[in-house]
Amino acid sequence: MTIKVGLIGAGVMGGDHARILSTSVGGAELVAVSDADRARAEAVAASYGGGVVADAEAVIGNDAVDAVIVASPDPTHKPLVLACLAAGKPVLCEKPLGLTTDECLEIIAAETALGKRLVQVGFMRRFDPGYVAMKTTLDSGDLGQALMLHCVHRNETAASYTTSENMIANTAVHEMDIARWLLGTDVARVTVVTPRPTRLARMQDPQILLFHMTDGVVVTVEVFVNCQYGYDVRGELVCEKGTATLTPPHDITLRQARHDGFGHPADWRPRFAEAYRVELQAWIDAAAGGPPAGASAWDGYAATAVAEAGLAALKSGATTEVTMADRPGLYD
Ligand code: ISE
Repeated sequence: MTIKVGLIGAGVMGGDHARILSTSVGGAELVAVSDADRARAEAVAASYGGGVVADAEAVIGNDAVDAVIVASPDPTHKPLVLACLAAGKPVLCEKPLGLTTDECLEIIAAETALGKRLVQVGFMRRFDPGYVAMKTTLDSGDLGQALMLHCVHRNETAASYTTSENMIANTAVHEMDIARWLLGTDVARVTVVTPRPTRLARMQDPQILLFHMTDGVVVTVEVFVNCQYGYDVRGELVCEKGTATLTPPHDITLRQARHDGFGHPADWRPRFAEAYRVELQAWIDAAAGGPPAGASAWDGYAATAVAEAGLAALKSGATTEVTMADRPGLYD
């Protein structure tokens, strides 16, 4: 069985999804591409297949399309995911699911009314071999209980439109999801600490976020989106009887010109290449009738709820409670 995929948004992530889908995922075919910039859609379609269609509606309403990837700008996510649900089509939506918790709750209401899970949110780290190994180790009980999780999330340089707020809602949102997934609990409170900002950007960069999980585990997240030297994501889980630390994938260690080490990619795509591939395969398998995979709409909502608390904490300087609605049974 081949799942025919429509792509909305042919930018950095949309283009990468198209490439992975057509080269490394089984049981899928790219059949339609749309982008506000038609030339971009044409370039992606020419490289990876599919016809260019006028707009997002022409992807979702297309009879030849079985399932949809939403990789367009963040403000378009909610209406497009709702349109996919109305059409009864599985959708992989890039993070964040919605700009606000209200937007996410609208999606949850629509999906709950349908009574089946069609939404997967693109929190790809859940499929990263490093995080998966960390979770398997924690769940085995060998290290005892988790006490702390230390995270570092650095980008070489941020896009020109990035703000101090985006650093929480668009970058640290990955740790908001991975902490919940890894530790199996929710975030109860968020604090944001603001070090001296770099002079190389006009925003509060870096920031340190503290998550107090509902069971007392504390998560530290350093977010630094103009670190200059490359993309760098780290994580160390500290437990009662030992620690588990992510090792970034790299093929070689290079000794040259009095240096000994390995390179850092310019952005997240090489670092999480395997995670994106497995994420897409799991989504295609679910669309073909397998069990739902990855982050649900509820997880997308939960991450946005933590981000909202983080934004309030950044503004006020105070530790801020995360408030969440009751979870519908569909997401148990
Ligand atoms: C981007 O959207 C991502 O998802 C990356 O993983 C993150 O590092 C980056 O800051 C975001 O803008």
